[in-house]
Amino acid sequence: MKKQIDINGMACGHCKSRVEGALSKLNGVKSYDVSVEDKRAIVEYDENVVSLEAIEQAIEDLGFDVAY
Ligand SMILES: [Cu+2]
Repeated sequence: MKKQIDINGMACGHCKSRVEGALSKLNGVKSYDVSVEDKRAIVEYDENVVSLEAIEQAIEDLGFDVAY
């Protein structure tokens, strides 16, 4: 499954690295492309292992705002 997650609050490469770090730690996430300019992450994941909600929560736990 591949989904775009819209994220508010990312301002620089450091923010991008933090989001990438959180995604890299999640079991079931296969690949991701985070763009500060486009304010989004495109995440490919195995929905049998991890839910979209869990991925969104991990991003929100960093202090960013996920737009639903
Ligand atoms: Cu930043």
